[in-house]
Amino acid sequence: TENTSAYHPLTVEEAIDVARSVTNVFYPTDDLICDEIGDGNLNLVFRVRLAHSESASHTPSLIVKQALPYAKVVGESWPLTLERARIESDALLFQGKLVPQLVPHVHYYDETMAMTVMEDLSDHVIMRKGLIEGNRYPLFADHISEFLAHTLFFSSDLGMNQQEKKLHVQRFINPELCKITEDLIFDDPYTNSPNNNIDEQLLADHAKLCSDHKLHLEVALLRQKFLTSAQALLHGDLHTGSIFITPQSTKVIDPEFAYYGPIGFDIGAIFANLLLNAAGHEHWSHEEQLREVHRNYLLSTIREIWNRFDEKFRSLWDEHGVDRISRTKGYQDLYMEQILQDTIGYTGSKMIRRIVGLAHVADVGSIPDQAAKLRAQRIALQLGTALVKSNRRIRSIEEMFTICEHAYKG
Ligand code: SR1
Ligand code: MG
Repeated sequence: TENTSAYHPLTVEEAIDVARSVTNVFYPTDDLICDEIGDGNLNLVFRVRLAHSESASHTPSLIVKQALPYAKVVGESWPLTLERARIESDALLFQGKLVPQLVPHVHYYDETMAMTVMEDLSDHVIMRKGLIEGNRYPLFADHISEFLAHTLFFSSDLGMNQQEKKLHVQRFINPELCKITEDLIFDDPYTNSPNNNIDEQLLADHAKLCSDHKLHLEVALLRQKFLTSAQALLHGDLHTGSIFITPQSTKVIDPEFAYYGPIGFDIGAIFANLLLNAAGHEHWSHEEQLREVHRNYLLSTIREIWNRFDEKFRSLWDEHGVDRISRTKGYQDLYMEQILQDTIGYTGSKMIRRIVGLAHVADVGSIPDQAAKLRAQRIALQLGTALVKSNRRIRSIEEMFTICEHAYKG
């Protein structure tokens, strides 16, 4: 049970007081202003900065992030644990020890108010927005593969003392947030759930999803793994809205869905969101040549992420592996192949949920032209379905690109 007696949603004035209490950021006499800038599905996010500053992005500033006791995207009818704020700040601290350059710095966490005070990243943009605008991030594959390899390897039984890891599993037990994923990704999209959010023009496509037995079988297996495989500490919601970026820097934010799960779930989240952006770009860019260039950029980013992740994870294993038996010849190859297959399966299921499930993505959802939007939605559904169905047959990342090419070129 959690102590909510003193908990209340912060006002902007209170957020300013909280920020002022952090040492070495503001002078006591500074005149501060605060905006609530949260555009996610669940929390309040306050940005506190100097009132008089020449540049909004080059000023001392802080973020105060507070969990609400319900899902903001739905309203008070969907209660949600405040404990997720503790999970988020613990996960940020864990990741911050391994890859400090890739996560925001946490100043402090307040349990009663379910809030975390952290570094402001307003000089970065949310990656989803940057990609919709057609921007490129040449260092992203290197950065995100570093994040994935280090956080996943060093939280797994391969890279962490295995007794300590069991305690970690306990500390990151996150049943309510996992239940959201179990329902929204691995159940609702395949039935007539009231949670779904389906455009009228897609009803027939959705009916096909609901009656596709082969698809359901693969989803059941992916869901089983999500429910039972405590392989590593996942970010748990690693879409492009959880990444702040510039061409030089990448920062992974928002790990409130963190829990011990299958490694491929995090990698699949990245791939799914890059592929959804590619589907949306079929329409955001008016010239075929531009569309193809952007799509090729996204596909080669996926290739580079996988290859670099594979290389980094294996070399961490060779250098820092804690488990004698895991050095058995052949085991590493099988382990990596399993991660690849899971990645492909989770990529597909995450694409499908963003088209017919509760929470959509702007890359496709905000395409203004209805016919264009429908085409992008269908590409995403077809590709998502093909990836889910093929996941257990895949042996190399290149096989994924053959499936992608078929979907985008129709
Ligand atoms: C009720 S929360 C809806 C979605 O938002 C989060 O970012 C997760 O992806 C979740 O599934
Ligand atoms: Mg989030």
